[in-house]
Amino acid sequence: MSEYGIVTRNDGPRFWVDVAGEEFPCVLRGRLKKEQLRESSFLAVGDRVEVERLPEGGGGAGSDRAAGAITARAPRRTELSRPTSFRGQVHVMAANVDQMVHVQAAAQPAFQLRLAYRFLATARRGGMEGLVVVNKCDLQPEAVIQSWIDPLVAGGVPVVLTSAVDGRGLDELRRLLTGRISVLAGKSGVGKSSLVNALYPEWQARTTGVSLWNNKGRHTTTSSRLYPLPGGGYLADTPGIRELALFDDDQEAVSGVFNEIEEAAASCRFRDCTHSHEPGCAVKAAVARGDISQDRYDSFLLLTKTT
Ligand SMILES: Nc1nc2c(ncn2[C@@H]2O[C@H](COP(=O)(O)OP(=O)(O)OP(=O)(O)O)[C@@H](O)[C@H]2O)c(=O)[nH]1
Ligand SMILES: [Mg+2]
Ligand SMILES: [Zn+2]
Repeated sequence: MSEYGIVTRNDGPRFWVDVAGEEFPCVLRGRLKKEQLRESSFLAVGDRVEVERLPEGGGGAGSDRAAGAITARAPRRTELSRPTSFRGQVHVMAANVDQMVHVQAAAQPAFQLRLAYRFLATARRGGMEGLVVVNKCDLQPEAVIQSWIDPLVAGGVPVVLTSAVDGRGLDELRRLLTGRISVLAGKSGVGKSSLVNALYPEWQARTTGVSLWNNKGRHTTTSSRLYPLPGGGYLADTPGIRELALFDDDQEAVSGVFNEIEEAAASCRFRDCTHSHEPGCAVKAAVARGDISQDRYDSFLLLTKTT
């Protein structure tokens, strides 16, 4: 009898699959094993798979014993990947991620709007939703934080203001994570580990010794893992995501994030208009009319500035 589940981690030849809340190790069925050999990221965490339970002790000897066999993989909705040095292949860090959660701090380190836009663009290019979390809101007056995030909110980006210290915003963030596959990313020190611990205190209790998400020195880890959320959905821990989101190409990053500006730009007199000083600029005209908000326009200029 076939069952359906989601791959949560990989060690060696085995893939752990979560079937209705139960995680167990599986091996690949013959044909899929060949696929995996041909393409190293044929299976990744987040993949939806069909599994068949193996009879007790049927998967092999000793500690490598598998409890199931993966017989099929569903097409992916999204792929979070990075290039590898091997034959130009890409490494899929996680499949079917619904949203990328960009964490920044209100202070220590300072908030950077530009970084948020770059991150959102990375998410959008990968077909994922983008969510911005401003943590450490206990360190800054909320009116100040609000003024920083106004352009994001005006652009329809969901933003949550949190503090792992005083607990604000945690219920809202938990709600936005529930039922979906999310990946958290942001600079070191913004409070990602603290947030996860505050959001899901039950995880700390369960993992004795190794503290989940206490990811100092995690750079050496290469494998991703999905953590099932108490209310459904998963949080993905994907080493390498930081680099992917933070060192992205600038110019390309703009595309897709400023849809209303791109639309207006189609009517600019010059095809290579930068919308900063040129005559006949339809974008500036739209800003003057109030069709495009001044905040969004300022953000756009900030992000496209070449110097
Ligand atoms: N005031 C305040 N401090 C916080 C908050 N969240 C985290 N911190 C502190 O910020 C520091 C960094 O927090 P971490 O959770 O380790 O940050 P991280 O993003 O996981 O950092 P890396 O693991 O290095 O990527 C710690 O000293 C935390 O105690 C918050 O909401 N308010
Ligand atoms: Mg951490
Ligand atoms: Zn223009």
